[in-house]
Amino acid sequence: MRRPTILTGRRTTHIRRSLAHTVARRVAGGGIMGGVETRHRAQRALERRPCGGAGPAKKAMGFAAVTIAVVASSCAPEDAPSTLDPRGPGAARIAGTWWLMLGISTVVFLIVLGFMAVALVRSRRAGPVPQGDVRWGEPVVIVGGVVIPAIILTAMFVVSLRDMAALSAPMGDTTMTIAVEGHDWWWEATYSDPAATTANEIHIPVGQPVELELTTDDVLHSFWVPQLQAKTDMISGKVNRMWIEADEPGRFRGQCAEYCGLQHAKMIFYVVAQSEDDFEAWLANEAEEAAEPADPGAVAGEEVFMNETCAGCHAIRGTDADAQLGPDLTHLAARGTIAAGVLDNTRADLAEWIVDPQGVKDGASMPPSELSAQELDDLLDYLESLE
Ligand code: HEC
Ligand SMILES: [Cu+2]
Repeated sequence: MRRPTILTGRRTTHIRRSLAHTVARRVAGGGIMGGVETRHRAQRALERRPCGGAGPAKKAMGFAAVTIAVVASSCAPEDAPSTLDPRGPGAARIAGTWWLMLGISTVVFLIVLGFMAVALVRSRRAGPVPQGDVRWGEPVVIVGGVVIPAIILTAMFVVSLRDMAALSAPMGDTTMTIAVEGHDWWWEATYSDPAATTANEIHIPVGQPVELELTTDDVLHSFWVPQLQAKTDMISGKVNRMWIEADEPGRFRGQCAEYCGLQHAKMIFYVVAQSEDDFEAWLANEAEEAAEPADPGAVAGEEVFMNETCAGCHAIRGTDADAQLGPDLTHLAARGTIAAGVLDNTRADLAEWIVDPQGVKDGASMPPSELSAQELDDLLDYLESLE
């Protein structure tokens, strides 16, 4: 009689160990997440590994744990949003369902593993395999393989339907509506009362469901703020309605979630949830026309803006610039980031963007500008005055 050789004794340990080594080496060598920092951390972790007395299996487990920890800790940018860190009722519901599904699958997984362990142990102990039918074989297969899965899947289906209905519930009680339009590769947000247009930063009052009218100017995009709500597609010629609500003030990162071309990954935005008063103040300011520039640099900068290509694509309300091809810049200086979350809204980053937008976001619909140092300086003065 042949005994099963896998998963037992020294051989298994060896396999597990070399696997852990391979993974650790991948990470140490750069791997998917790359980066010198990752590599160094992985190497340090490997050098520090506790060896004294631990058996090979234990060491292998150690490697695996370190590897997972290194990979997990090095992938996340600072404000990487997690659906498991919900900050609004919509996302909280999604997270609840996620945990429920994880719990059920864990229980099922452990039970199946248990059966497998019993089978392995028994096959090692037993003599020759008995021929003939096993009396209880069929009922076990029918109950364990059909009835129980059918019950679990049906229950989960019902739970999901309930959640989907709640997430897209009629928005009778929303307090306001914001129209959001996707563009390759930025977001335009329009408020109606009072009227205001801005880009890539959507402010909402905290604790109130806000209705969104989502559409696109070009290709498909998908509006997703993981900590607040489910994704909603933005479809050309169609307005999809959705609501978002934040439980607490904060700045929540959103991301286009439907591949839309070269710079899809650089199509970021932020939802800024504010207290009612702060929000009202923000919106009142956004609704105003741009202030007349006061200092001489900014006055000259406005000239540059109007005479260069800029005014052919951008609007600055209150001036002659009223083109709609690029983001509305009326209150550019009030935003935290530029170029759809890719750069900080600092003087240096603004300069980088204006001089060489293609270097920042290859393929973006903004051409590079050839400005003298003086022109650029004045232009920056002007743009920074657009509070
Ligand atoms: C052909 C049209 C076009 C011209 C000309 C143009 N832009 Fe743009 N601009 C865009 C588009 C489109 C974007 C959005 C790009 C993106 O984020 O993918 C943009 C983005 C910007 C932004 C970032 C706005 C934000 O909130 O993210 C600034 C600032 C800006 N442009 C300033 C200028 C200035 C200054 C000039 C003139 C020197 C200029 N643009 C010329 C189309 C144009
Ligand atoms: Cu997109």
